[in-house]
Amino acid sequence: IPLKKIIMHKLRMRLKEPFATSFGVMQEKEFYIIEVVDSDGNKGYGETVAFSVPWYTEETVKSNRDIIVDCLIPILREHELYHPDEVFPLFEKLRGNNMAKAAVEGAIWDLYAKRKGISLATALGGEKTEIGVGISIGIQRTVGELISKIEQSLEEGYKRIKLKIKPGLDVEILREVRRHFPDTPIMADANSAYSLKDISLLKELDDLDLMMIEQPLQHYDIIDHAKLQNQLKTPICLDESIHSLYDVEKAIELGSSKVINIKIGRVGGLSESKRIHNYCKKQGIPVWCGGMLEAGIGRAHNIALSALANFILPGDTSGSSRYWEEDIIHPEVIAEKGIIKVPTSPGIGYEINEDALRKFRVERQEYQI
Ligand code: OSB
Ligand code: MG
Repeated sequence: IPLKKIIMHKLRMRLKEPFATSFGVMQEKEFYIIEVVDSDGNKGYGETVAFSVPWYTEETVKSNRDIIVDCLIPILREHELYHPDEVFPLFEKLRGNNMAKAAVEGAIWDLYAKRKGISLATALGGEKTEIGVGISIGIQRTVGELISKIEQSLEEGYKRIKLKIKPGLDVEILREVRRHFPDTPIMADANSAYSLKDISLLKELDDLDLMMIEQPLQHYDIIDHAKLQNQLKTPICLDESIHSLYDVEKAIELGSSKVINIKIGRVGGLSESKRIHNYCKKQGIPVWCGGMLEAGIGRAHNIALSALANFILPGDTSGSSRYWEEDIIHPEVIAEKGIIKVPTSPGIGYEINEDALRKFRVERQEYQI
């Protein structure tokens, strides 16, 4: 893969509405689009997924930029690449910073697939032609608003509803929701807001027939989650605690998690995501693809990954219009009746919308390889 240059486009976009979780409220989204260009003029794209504030993981938009420019681009200058699977071991010498690594590796995967004339999904070994998707709904001001958001999402066809919870806004609300929607696949995501001291409350959640409870406990924990899982019939799904295949192996061994949420950025890229997928498949653990409020490029990568066979459960990759008035790709991602068609054209299968890119861009820098 004859890399020639990398262009970093910094974008600033605004979500249609604020998204509230147990850790905070987000509406402005800043991120980088990483464009890799080869000596034949082919282009591959990746998207950084860290937030401006380090409240989901310790990475930020600025740390992503610094690591890419100061550390990752120099590594690429020193090594010739023949396959994108070679990127992860090169970057592995640096600790952490998985979202920075994933954005660059993702752009190289897209470029590789385009050079081969195959879709990114095919390059990854994905066989599905369409993926089922759900929606993640942030904490709402009132139960009434929440109920109407759920109704609207079900009308749009989303296959499962994920609700954000936090202490004080949990059991009673979920009970009310369950009364309104007795048969809907519902799950709850706590983003690490609880501890084992809350065991009696967490046991009350266990009676609500939830598909799973996502990351109830501390953001690096796999020990207490195992203790909790032992006392619950509802499956626990780890999100924040999973940064690598190593973490997944330990979590499954301990019994901390019966389902795994794979986020490409959190685990350091598509190659590691694929390995986690393969390991979970062998272990009989279903996986699904998590989301980071991505714009179109990040969404396209999630869709390609979700084409792998063991992405059995609907993920969080909703259509572009879920968050954006206007996305930076065309066509935009469409989720019809909760189904997204996996693109078959080369690479990620979506074009950059150059007008939108320019409109949202606040900075552009080029680096020669
Ligand atoms: O925990 O999955 C999460 C959004 C921001 C940070 C963390 C999470 C989320 C979501 C939304 O749940 C996923 C999406 O729709 O992109
Ligand atoms: Mg989560």
